[in-house]
Amino acid sequence: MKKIISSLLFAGLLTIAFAGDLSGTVNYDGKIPKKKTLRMDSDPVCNAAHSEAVYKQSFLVDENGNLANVLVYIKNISSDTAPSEIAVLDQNGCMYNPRVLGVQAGQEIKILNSDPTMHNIHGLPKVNREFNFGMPKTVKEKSITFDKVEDVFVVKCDVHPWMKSYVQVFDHPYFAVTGIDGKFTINNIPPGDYEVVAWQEKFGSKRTLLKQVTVGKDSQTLDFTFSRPKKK
Ligand SMILES: [Cu+2]
Repeated sequence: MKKIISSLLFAGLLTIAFAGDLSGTVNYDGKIPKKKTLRMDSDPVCNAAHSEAVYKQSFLVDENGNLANVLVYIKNISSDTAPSEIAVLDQNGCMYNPRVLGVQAGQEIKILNSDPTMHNIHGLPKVNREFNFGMPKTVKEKSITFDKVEDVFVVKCDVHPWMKSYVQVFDHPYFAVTGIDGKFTINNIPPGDYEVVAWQEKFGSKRTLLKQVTVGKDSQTLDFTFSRPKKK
């Protein structure tokens, strides 16, 4: 028995020692669209939360073509690794933060209402159970979890139609969302050959990008480029 445990420990250490990181940039190849102002006139509280113009969040690209809020994840992997933290989905300034959220099955998600107004949070998963509840300004925090692995689905606010967030549930921790600079990093990946997917909400599930990569003990780089579909 002792022998088994020590060899398991050894195997575990080996995995950690040889885990690799995967990082890269996601960009957009094409004419960069003009930013569109987001109008929140239906709720004065939302308007008052912003001193500067707010732009639509569905396609956030900077002047160098770096694309934010792209969900990058390994497809052909599963893992018993427990979630390392509680995920947070904040309703702040009548916007969801983050816009795109990856979580693990069973991971606690804290839903915050940082606004002095009423939100209604309405998740539309198909595999997990749909949920729909109000969060008046006095309710600052609620918790939810998703038990099952599920492809990306929308979470929206029925009070403020511009509020949308996208959630995907994984059976592993090997996913990341690009920052405003288009960069992502996925840490501590066990060595192996993987398929890596990049998903962006405007391009949708039919136009995800997929690449192969071999991860070893060293860090790997993998970049993705989204482009407009060619006109027929
Ligand atoms: Cu709302």
